[in-house]
Amino acid sequence: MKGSKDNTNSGGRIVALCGGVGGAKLALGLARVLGEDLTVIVNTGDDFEHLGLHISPDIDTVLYTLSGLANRELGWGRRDESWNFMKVLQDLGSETWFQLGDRDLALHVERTRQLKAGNLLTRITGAVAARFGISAQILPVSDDPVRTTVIAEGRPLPFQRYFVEQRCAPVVERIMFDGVAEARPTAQVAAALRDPKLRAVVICPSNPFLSIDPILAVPGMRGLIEAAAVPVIAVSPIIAGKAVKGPTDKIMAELRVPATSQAIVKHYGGLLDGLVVDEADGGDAAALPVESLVTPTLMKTEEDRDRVARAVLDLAARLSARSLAEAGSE
Ligand code: FO1
Repeated sequence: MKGSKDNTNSGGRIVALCGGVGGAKLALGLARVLGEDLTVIVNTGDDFEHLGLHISPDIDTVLYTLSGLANRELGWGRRDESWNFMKVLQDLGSETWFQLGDRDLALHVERTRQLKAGNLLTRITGAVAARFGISAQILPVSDDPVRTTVIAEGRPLPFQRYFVEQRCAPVVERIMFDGVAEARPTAQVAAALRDPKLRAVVICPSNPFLSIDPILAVPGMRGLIEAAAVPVIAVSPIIAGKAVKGPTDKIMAELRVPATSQAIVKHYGGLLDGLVVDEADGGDAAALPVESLVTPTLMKTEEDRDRVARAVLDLAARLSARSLAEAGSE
């Protein structure tokens, strides 16, 4: 965080960077606390073409989670789902490795139709968020295509093939974001990070390698975050050396990155001003090179989500007040 802004006002915008399931839980907590003062910038690297449809899993996880439509058990797709489409697809001998519920399917069909008509993902996402009654702003990081590819055992695997079809079994050697060099943050993303009312950037406890890195790798994103001159706070996706859900700890082991709070801070390369860690990792919080806050970070209930969201906002406010005081004393 360079310099400082007057962030003592209780209002003000929060921008959260978010990927899949774990991140969406914190985004929900922040949305319940902040309402329309929240902007969620979502990873698009998991997007892919399947059965002729454009699927945007991380965007849909955020849309379903913030609208209360999410299937809590699965962590993706909708609750109250039916699977007739998949049954007939099976009868037709088509691809069934990627499950598409009947209600979920309508969103993929409509998104694909609108993209083919020339509408941008940002506008389509905003229209769906409004129809789902979501007051937070939900923004794909870019309208340019970025596709996460996992290099595993010498072979390039498209992300969903790795994550769903191969169930994250292959040993990861490298993670690439195809197209990212040519991608740019959208005008809406840039505007949110330049909002004079911006008071903090939050990195949700999504997988740093698979969900947050493809957001930060979009040229210009780091610059926008650093120029915002507000606290950047992350919630660690690791609790006591293990990921809450998903392949984060497996990938860290395969990439030879220790599953510790220090490694998370180091991974974000100087971007962080603060880290929220679980009580299980409270021991090494004091040794971190950034400000930390220790609180139970496992988000099972609504209260958990709200508590972690408030912890993030408290840490941001504390850092802002301190940098204001330092600026005042200069
Ligand atoms: N994940 C699975 O493990 N199996 C699936 O069949 C599956 C289907 C699916 C359909 C729509 C959607 O938005 C997400 C879906 N996911 C599925 C989850 C998805 O692969 C992950 O949410 C992200 O790509 C990683 O965060």
